[in-house]
Amino acid sequence: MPGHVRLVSLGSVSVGYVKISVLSGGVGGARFLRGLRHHLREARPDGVGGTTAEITAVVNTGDDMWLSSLRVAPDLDSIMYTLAGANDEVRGWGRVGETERVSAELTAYGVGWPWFTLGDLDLGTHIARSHFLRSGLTLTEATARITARWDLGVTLLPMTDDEVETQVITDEGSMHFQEWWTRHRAALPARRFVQQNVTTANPAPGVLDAIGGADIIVIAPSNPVVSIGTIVGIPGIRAALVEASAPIVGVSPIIKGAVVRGMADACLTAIGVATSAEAVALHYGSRSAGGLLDAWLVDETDADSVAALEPAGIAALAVPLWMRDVESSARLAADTLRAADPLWAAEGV
Ligand code: FO1
Repeated sequence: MPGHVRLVSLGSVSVGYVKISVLSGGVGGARFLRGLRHHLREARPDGVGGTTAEITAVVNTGDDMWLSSLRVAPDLDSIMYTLAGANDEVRGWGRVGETERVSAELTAYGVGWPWFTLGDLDLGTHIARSHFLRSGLTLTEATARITARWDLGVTLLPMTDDEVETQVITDEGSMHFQEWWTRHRAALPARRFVQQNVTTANPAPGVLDAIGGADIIVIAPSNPVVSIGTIVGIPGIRAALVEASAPIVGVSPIIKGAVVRGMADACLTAIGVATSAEAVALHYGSRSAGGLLDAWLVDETDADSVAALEPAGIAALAVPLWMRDVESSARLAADTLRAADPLWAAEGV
């Protein structure tokens, strides 16, 4: 594992802080980040040997779109609301205590998508973001302005400042990912996913540094195709990951052959990958074979895949993966850090 040399030096030399970078989509990534922040704030306030940790999330923006002339960024917003404690924990997206008065008016005027609800509080975010973008700020700058309102404890970086929206190609024609996902509930078989203009997109400022300068890199339990796949598809990001000195640990978004939330299974099927913790690990590939993973966390119910992944050069670990609350998410985060570097073995979490 290329990261070992650096991590040993990390162990022997007390460093100012340890940089942890997390590739993340929406809901699963948001819960993981909340657990990681909790673990580092609560269980390791002094980090390791006097170090503290700096968390950076590199976030998928392929789900983004212009709707009613507003820029909507679902994964950035899911993470922001969750870390701010303002998210609707039940619905899995949007704001807690949301109302939909403006949305009803927009529908009455035939503006926007009746199947895609923009809540009143959520509209505040989209109006603020659109204001900053129309004022000439980049998505990175707009995200910094918006997230500054809350003490998130995590830096959110869009994967790119370019618009690389995911289009879903189906037999009934192609459509924006959000229409496929929210109007059709991913029930139309997807033939392909295409990120528009991805070949000319650039990683957002800070993204390559967040990868190259990380001490630990985590692939969050997000949709491997349209979230993680989209991030890694931005020119330069995959190469930065493969060359990074940090170990890369992934967390399976699949438990016992089923998705934890959402419809990642429909996405995996579309690219010919089985819906299993083992198949997703092999899809990401082992670092030693030019892929992304040094280690892979599977749920205890998938412990049999640990031996199966050994020959592929992926060190798998079977731990509880369900993130039911902040404490269970924190334990998963502790297990993830331990898989990256025994130095970060959890104490009392
Ligand atoms: N998901 C739905 O199933 N129905 C909606 O009406 C809906 C609206 C919505 C508005 C803003 C936003 O940021 C997210 C929204 N989502 C909705 C969730 C969204 O489709 C997902 O969070 C991701 O894009 C999928 O990972």
